Amino acid sequence: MKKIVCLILVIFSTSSHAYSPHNWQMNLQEAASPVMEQLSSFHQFLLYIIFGIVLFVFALMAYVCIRFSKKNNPVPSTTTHNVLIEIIWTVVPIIILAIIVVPSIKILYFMEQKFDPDMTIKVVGHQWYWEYEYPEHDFSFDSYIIKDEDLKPGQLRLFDVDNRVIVPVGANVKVLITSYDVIHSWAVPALGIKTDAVPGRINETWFRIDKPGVYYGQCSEICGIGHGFMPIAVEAVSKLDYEKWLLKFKAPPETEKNNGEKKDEQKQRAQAA
Ligand SMILES: [Cu+2]
Repeated sequence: MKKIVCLILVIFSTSSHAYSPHNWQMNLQEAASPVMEQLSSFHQFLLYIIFGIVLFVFALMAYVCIRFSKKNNPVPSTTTHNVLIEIIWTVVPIIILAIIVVPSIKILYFMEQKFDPDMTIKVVGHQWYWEYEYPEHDFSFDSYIIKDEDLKPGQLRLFDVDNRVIVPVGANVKVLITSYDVIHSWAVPALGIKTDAVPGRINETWFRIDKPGVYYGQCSEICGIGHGFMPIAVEAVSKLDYEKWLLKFKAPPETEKNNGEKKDEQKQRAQAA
């Protein structure tokens, strides 16, 4: 029995994992980046506070309903002011907000931190697909949704794309986000990213993925009829696999021509959509 459990653990710990929403999901997606880890624990911390407030208000309401009912309290008090209580119900919420604001601002700064990135990806939103540019390697490609009729077993409906964004595990990735036409939003929940893609403007964010896997997201700014059909798939692979993948784009001229044809075909598909 022990052996079987160990085997299962080994299989699951080494196989790559898909980070996507699932049926009956109750909480946030499992955190896969340092930012999301902090966001998740902050979310958890806020839940405790909210739970405490709900319990307190509920108990207070129950007490008032019973203690001051017509039966228990036939002659109501005519009190209109109580300075002590008024001070308490003003000061206590201020203290709670002050407790919340400290970690909140800390995370905001952490999300915005400037550091030496290992690599940069430029994301350009289009109606209705994403274009990814790897400026250090001087290539770009488009990423389209896989239509329902073309889905292969194991692929996720409305999530899988023809060309995923590939990044090496453990690399600090700077992401520059902009748009070609209208406002889109590049959002990947497991990475704690939701950044608007605004035409004429470049927004910046970053992530680091420590576990290999596929991380799914969707455009999160209503951008037109195809808004729900421009998903995001980020795949974290080993450094070696990443280098291999890069080689695809350093292909001989003949293949580049094919890539060009493919791009034209994708553009036509976009126009038809
Ligand atoms: Cu969009």
